[in-house]
Amino acid sequence: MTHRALLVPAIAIALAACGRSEAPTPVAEPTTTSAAPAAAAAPEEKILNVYNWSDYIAEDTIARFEAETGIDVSYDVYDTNEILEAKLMTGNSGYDLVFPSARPFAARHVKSGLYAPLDKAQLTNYANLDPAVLAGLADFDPGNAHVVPYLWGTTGIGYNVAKLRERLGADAPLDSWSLLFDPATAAKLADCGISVLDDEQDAFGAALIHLGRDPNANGGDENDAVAKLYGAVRPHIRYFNSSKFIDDLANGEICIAMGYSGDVVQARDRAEEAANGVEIAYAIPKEGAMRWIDTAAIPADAPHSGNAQRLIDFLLRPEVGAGIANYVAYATPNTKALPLVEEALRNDPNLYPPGEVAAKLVDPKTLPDDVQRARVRTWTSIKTGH
Ligand code: SPD
Repeated sequence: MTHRALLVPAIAIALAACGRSEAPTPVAEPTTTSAAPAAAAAPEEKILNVYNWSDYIAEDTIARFEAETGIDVSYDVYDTNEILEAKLMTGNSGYDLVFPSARPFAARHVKSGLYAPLDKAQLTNYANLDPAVLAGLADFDPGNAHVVPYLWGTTGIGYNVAKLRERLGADAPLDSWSLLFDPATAAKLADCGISVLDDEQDAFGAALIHLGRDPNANGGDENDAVAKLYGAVRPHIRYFNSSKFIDDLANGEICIAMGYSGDVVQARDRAEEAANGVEIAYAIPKEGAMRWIDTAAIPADAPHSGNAQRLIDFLLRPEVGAGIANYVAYATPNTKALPLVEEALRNDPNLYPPGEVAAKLVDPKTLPDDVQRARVRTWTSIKTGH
C-alpha cells in the first residue's frame, strides 16, 4: 500500500484553515445517474486510489486486498466530511473510492451526480448487508444504487476517568453534555484539556440536544442559541479537531473530548497498550446523541471504478467486515459479520446501543440549503471566536 498521506493531508488542513469547511457551492443540477455501471468490461491497470476517514480500517485490510488481487492501493485519509466534499466538488480528484457520511453529505452528492452507479452483479457479498440499514438510505439513494453502508456510530463524550473524578468528585455523573456545556463544569476541566470535534453537524447536534431542542430544527433561533452556548465555554476549549483527540486522550494530554464512539474506544485501547495508567471511557450522554452512518461510494470520474468495486466486495466479506469492526470499534451494518465481532464490543451498549439507548439517538436530516449555510457560518465563527 502506498500512503499518499498517512495523516490528514497538508492541502486538506490548508483548505480547512482557509475556511473551506464552509458549505461548498452547490452543484447546479444533478448530472446523470444513468451512466454505465461502475465496473468496466476492459481490464483496468492494477491501481486503486482510496480516500477514507482516518483510523477507519483494520491494520491488515488493505495489505490483504493487495496480496489477493495484485492491485496497488494508494490510501489517503481525511477527518471531516467537508474536506472530502471540497475534493469531490472540484472534480478530477483521482479517487476511486470514498467514504462520505450518509446525511447530508452522500445525499447531496448522489443528488448532484457525483457518484457512479454500482454494478451489483459484481458485488457478490452485497446480500450480507442489513436490509433495514439499506432501507434507511434508500430515500436519498433509490434502489441503493450508489452508496454502500460501511460503518456507523454515535458522537458522545470520551473522558479520562481519573482526571474527571479528581476534579468533579466521586458522584458527579460522567454521562452528560453538561460536562462540556455547563460553564462552571467546563472551567473545572479546562486545565486538563477539553477538545471538541470540528464537525458542524455533530457539534451543533450536541449543543441542541443539551438545550433540549431538536438537532434537526431549522428556521428558529438555533444559530443564536448554539453560538451563545459555545460562547460561554469557548475560553475553556483547547481546540476543535476531529482526529487529534484520539492520541491526546490516550496520552493524557486532554481529559475530555466530544468524540466519535469508535475513536474514543481506540483511544482507550491505545492507552491500555501503552500501559500508561490512563483509563478512558466513552459515554452516550443521557440527554441523547447524534447517530450517523458512513458509506462507500465510487466518484463518477473514478479512473479505476472496477477495482473500487472489487474493494467494496472485499469489505463486505463477513470476516473482513468483522476484522474492521473489531479493530476500529465502530458498528458494522453487515449482518453476516456481526456474529464474528468480539463479544465485548457487540455487547457494549455504547457501541451497539440497545433499544432504550437507541431511543435517545437522533439521525441527522438534510436541512434546506440556506439553513445549512447559516449553520456553517455560525460554526466557523464559534471556532474562530469572532
Ligand atoms: N475516525 C473515523 C470517524 C468517522 C466519523 N464519521 C462520521 C461523522 C459524522 N458527523
